[in-house]
Amino acid sequence: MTAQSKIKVDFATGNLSGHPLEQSVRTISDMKGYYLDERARQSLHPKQVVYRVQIADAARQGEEGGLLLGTTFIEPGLVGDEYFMTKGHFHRHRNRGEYYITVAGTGALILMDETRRTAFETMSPGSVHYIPFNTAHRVANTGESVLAFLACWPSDAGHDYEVIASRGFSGRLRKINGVATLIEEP
Ligand code: M6P
Ligand code: ZN
Repeated sequence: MTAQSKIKVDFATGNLSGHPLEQSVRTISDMKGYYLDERARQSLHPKQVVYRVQIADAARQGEEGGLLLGTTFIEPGLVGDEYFMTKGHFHRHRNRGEYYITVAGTGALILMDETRRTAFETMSPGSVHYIPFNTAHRVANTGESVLAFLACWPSDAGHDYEVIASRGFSGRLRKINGVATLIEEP
């Protein structure tokens, strides 16, 4: 007996299609507090899309032993000299890892361990990034086109946004003289 998978990935764009598929959007107004230059953020249209996330079979969230698959699309853009980026999170269950696989565009995966040591890996089509457990992760679009990446993570990992929302990462990825540079926060 053969069964047809209900979800498909378009490897040119990263777009998922089929069902069940959950989609969410983060706009400039959703990113309040995440950027250094709050005036620059306010000068942009509040409804400007920063990134979109598609999750296949999102109902599996919370299920022990399962896996989730999603695609994130980050628009190109800057808030002051900081790139459009995801909020970033630790996993609620700290001992859960994740894979990110770049499909289109160029960017940077910013990783911060629990001692607040921050580093980044450059992302380009085909690059595979393993996010170890106990590590906060955020992606910035450092290019001129949409950055799309697939993500696969344990269904019961959960998202902990608290630490990042209140203290941020210890370094910010900023465009300095045209180059993506991780600047440590004072
Ligand atoms: C990836 C996964 C998702 C995450 C999304 C956006 O697709 O890691 O779990 O929700 O990126 O990142 P964030 O939740 O930090 O905004
Ligand atoms: Zn994650």
